[in-house]
Amino acid sequence: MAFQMTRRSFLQASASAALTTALSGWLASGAQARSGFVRKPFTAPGSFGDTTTVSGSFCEMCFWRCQLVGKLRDGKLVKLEGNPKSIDNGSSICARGNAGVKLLYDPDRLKYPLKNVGKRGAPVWKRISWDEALDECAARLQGVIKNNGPQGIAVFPHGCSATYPMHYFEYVVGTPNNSEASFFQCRGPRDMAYINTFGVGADESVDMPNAKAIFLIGTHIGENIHVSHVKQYLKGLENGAKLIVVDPRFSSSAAKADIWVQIKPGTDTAFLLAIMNYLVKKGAYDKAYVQKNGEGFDKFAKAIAHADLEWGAKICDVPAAQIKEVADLLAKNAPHVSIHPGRHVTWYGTDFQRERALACLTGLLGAIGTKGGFVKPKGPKLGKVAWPDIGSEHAEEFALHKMAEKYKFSPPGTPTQMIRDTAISGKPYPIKACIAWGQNIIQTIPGQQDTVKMLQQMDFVLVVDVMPTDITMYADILLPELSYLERYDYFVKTGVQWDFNDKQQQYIAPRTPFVSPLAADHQRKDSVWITNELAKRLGHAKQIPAPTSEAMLEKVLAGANLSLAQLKKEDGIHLQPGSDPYGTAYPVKFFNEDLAEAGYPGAPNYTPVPEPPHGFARLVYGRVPVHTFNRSQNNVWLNAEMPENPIWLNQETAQKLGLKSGDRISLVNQDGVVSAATSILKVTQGIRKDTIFTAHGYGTRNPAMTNAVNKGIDDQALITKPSVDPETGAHGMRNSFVRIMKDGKVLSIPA
Ligand SMILES: Nc1nc2c(c(=O)[nH]1)N[C@H]1C(S)=C(S)[C@@H](COP(=O)(O)OP(=O)(O)OC[C@H]3O[C@@H](n4cnc5c(=O)[nH]c(N)nc54)[C@H](O)[C@@H]3O)O[C@H]1N2
Ligand SMILES: Nc1nc2c(c(=O)[nH]1)N[C@H]1C(S)=C(S)[C@@H](COP(=O)(O)OP(=O)(O)OC[C@H]3O[C@@H](n4cnc5c(=O)[nH]c(N)nc54)[C@H](O)[C@@H]3O)O[C@H]1N2
Ligand code: SF4
Ligand SMILES: [Mo]
Repeated sequence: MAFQMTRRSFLQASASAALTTALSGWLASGAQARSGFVRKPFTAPGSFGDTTTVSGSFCEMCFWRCQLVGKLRDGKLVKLEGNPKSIDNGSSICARGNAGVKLLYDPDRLKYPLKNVGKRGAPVWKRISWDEALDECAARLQGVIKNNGPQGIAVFPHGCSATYPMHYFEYVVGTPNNSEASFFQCRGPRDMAYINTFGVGADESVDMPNAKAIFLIGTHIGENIHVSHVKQYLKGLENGAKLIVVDPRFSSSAAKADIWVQIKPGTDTAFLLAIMNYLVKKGAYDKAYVQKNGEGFDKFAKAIAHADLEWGAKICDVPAAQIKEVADLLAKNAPHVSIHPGRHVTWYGTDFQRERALACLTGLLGAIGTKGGFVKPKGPKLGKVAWPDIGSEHAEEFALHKMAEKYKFSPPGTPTQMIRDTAISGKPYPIKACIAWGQNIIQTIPGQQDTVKMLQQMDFVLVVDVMPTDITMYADILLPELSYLERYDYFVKTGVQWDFNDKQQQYIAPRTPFVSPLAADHQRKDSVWITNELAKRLGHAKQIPAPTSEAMLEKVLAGANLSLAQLKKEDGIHLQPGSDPYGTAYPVKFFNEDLAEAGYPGAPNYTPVPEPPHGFARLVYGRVPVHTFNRSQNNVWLNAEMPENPIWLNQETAQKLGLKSGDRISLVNQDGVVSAATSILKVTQGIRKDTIFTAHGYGTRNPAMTNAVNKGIDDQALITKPSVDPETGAHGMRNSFVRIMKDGKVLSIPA
């Protein structure tokens, strides 16, 4: 169970976190006001005077995992706050973190194991027992393994609780076909590009608090909210950092920028090449760093020599003088510049190259291991609880990208597009079972019709989730997991002090339940229990590494000489000394011979992306502060904040079309796909004429999400033309184009 905090320890920790409470106000209001979303104030549930404070958990409303305390009254959770002892988020959490209370008590949550006695996509649910459910899952998975081999199973995991089943299916059962959204629809190309430039992954390893200039390409911090990262960014701005934002839209970051580059979408790599070529030609780069740590610099300089300012200006549709201004500002402040690697980078199917360019620019400026630069502090070490490796050799042999000799710089797992194509075509082998565990593949993966096709041809579909999101409608068996507030997780959140000017510290924070599983239902289980029960039925009882999630957590903590008992004494967060993060110089492969040998460009390279057809605008998307994709849409607090996703349209375009803010519209794409629901128009000067923007994650079609169903437009339904990044196999999602539909009439976007 969660750890009860003494009043004294709570107050002591709160005092030291005074600074961070200011941030929560900014997060709650400023970010949204700037991006144009009007918010109503929260109605807080009563007073918190007579509550007990518990610690020992972290948030799962998004994947950043801020450390929490909970306020309990009569065993009921009434409020969540940041753990004041945290050296990461401190006492701040965002609106979504706050609303975790309403996920816990959402009456629409999955409660019992369910069997679909209707059709996939149009389910009719029958309540069954756990034994029945698990027996059926095991029998049907066994059937697929017998007929098709373990490679006949595809796994789509995401989040803390999905790692354990994912490893089971790969290492023990032996399927290579797992595709994590965090790689193939999120940050895969970023991490692979940095690994193939610096030898280490990118993460978000920029020291923004100490930067003299911060450079954001599309990264819309303030709408994209990860609390400690927002704090780093704000601290940098407070300390006087110049801010350069490259975005076709007036984002909340653009609103704070010294230079806002309203770039033509899809041309960022050309922009970066023009900057780098200018710096090289002018000799305004860190020659000492490049000489000492650079590889293939001459080849690189030659390869980008064509990219002069005018060339870039023409492609990117921005003034040449602005590219020069950005380059000069970066050079002037080097090496104390944060070239942000981005996070969601799967944009156009040309993304590995853009990320390579970002890494090379960082190297050119010598902004590695320096104050304000690319810095990777060391985190603490934990123990491991692993499944034995008895199946991964089989998995290796059946890895699709290796069989096809394609995507040689792919992140771990198998590219989603290959799994889907293989499942639909049956070639080179059949894929007949699908497991979606914490991933809503209907709304997460572009090319929705193909995802449905893939699911329809399966012999068996298993979904494990907490809410009835769209993917659950396609399950044959649907299993309810305990929410993050009711369970132990073996995944332990670790990290370091967010501001390197402060004392260097590392932290270790486990997840323990804040409340008991809700008594009325008592039918939900955690992922360790579910996976172990499946493993027993599939003949792997002997391989189970730990009987319960609590036991696993103890083993993981033991690796750091810790225990739950010890963590209880430490209010849920163990702190230990860290080391000076500065001074590590990474090599920079300006020209990468391995890439060249594999047939890819050895130096960062710009490839044009498809243009909008006549009468269409490009559809782009992003985050809003109060939602996480689709997972938060049914949450009563968050739904009340922003029930629909405004569709951003350029003011001049709107005038020509006779449209105004608040108009109710649909979108129709280049393949004639019409959005299933409507949303409201937001007319603004803050977006280019060739671009339409909206927030991702809206428009769920599952009637079991009673607050969210059919509210807003699902961007994914309109992204019918996914592209695939040639180096990594990750998806590109911004090559689909739309027109507006009002009162049944389709309106062409003027050129
Ligand atoms: N068009 C478009 N596509 C995108 C993006 C975009 O911006 N636009 N963003 C991409 C990015 S960056 C990412 S990271 C992915 C995110 O993709 P997903 O992770 O698929 O997105 P979520 O909406 O968070 O859905 C996750 C699922 O996990 C369930 N869930 C939540 N908590 C738990 C839990 O504790 N246990 C279990 N078993 N299930 C749980 C939710 O109910 C939901 O069904 O989407 C990618 N796809
Ligand atoms: N509130 C909230 N915060 C979140 C999340 C959430 O769901 N909700 N999800 C988290 C996750 S998993 C991730 S990966 C991150 C993602 O956060 P980011 O990495 O910041 O997201 P992106 O989707 O890459 O960026 C969207 C921005 O890119 C701009 N853009 C579109 N096309 C282009 C282009 O061609 N060039 C340029 N330069 N800009 C372009 C859009 O206008 C928008 O402002 O956010 C995280 N934070
Ligand atoms: S950023 Fe918000 S939603 Fe994400 S983990 Fe932190 S509090 Fe939770
Ligand atoms: Mo992501």
